[in-house]
Amino acid sequence: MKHKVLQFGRLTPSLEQQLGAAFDCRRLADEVDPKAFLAAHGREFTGLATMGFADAALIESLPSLRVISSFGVGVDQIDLQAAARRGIPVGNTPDVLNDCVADLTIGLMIDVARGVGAAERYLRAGSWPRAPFPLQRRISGKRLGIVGLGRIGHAVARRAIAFDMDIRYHNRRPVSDTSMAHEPSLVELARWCDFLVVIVPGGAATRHLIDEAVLHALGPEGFLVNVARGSVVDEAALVRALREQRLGGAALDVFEREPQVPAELIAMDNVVLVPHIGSATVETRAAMAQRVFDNLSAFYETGKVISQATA
Ligand code: NAP
Ligand code: 8YV
Repeated sequence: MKHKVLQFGRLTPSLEQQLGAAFDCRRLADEVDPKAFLAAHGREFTGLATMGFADAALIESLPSLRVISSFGVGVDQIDLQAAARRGIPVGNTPDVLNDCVADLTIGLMIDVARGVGAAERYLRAGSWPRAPFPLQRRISGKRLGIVGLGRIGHAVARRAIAFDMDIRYHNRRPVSDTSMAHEPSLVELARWCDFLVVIVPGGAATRHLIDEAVLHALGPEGFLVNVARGSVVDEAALVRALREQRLGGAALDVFEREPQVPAELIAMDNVVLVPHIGSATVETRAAMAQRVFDNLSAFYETGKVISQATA
């Protein structure tokens, strides 16, 4: 008898195929009336495979649920407390995506500081014959502040060291095994650094962590790079700071109301905008998909997932 697994959200085709072969897997999106389907059949499912979402209502609609396996490392859209109350482990996909997100972060830093995208638009617009593209800013040897020196933050730091950058970080607690300096004040870190990279978890605890005061401290020579969650940055304050030239530039992979992006940001030349692509490579998404599958398989075999998300 195959374990019954409910799929919430579109997963990768290969993962959906793998799930369908190993489990009795149903896609909630295939149901004409998902609410009615859950009311009639919710109690049949012991597993949930999700694209990063599982609120209390969904969890409660599955009274036999024993395991959740989520695609992605961020679990800010999963009600971990509701799962914990039921003793349901939430599997996620940490580590397999560190390098890709860190690679993109460095790319965003280079793009926003050197104006790579802006320079390409300048050339394609036929502007080069009239005048050289304006001078931009250097990355090598500059000061990098990392907000969230965790798995991905460490991968960013390893890359930045190759650019001879001076690195400090801000976490709630200092990291024990690092020579990098911990800055207990986020505002002071922003005041000190040239580039502020944000790579903390999303959710209520970090909502608008990057606020007016942090942006002011980063200042007109500073660059903000957000690869965490859109909720971590006060987007309205960011737009104001950029419009009033109180911030040097921003590179954003995540937004408060994805996939909506403020028109003002889209119109600005000193802003790099990409559509939440931090882990979006063939190799990394395959590794994430495998972890989603492996978390489920491991749980059904041993009662434990391979990588369990913690609040
Ligand atoms: P991680 O290893 O848990 O690192 C998170 C770091 O943030 C920890 O060092 C933690 O240290 C710090 N932190 C947490 N809350 C904080 C706060 N309020 N103030 C300051 N620092 C805080 O997580 P990860 O694997 O690096 O992933 C981090 C996040 O990146 C994910 O949760 C996800 O939202 C995002 N992400 C985005 C993409 C993308 O496509 N753009 C891809 C993957 C991940 P302390 O606990 O000591 O504070
Ligand atoms: C998304 C991410 O999971 O892992 C995370 O937390 O933000 C990304 O890897 C991916 O973009 C699928 O939505």
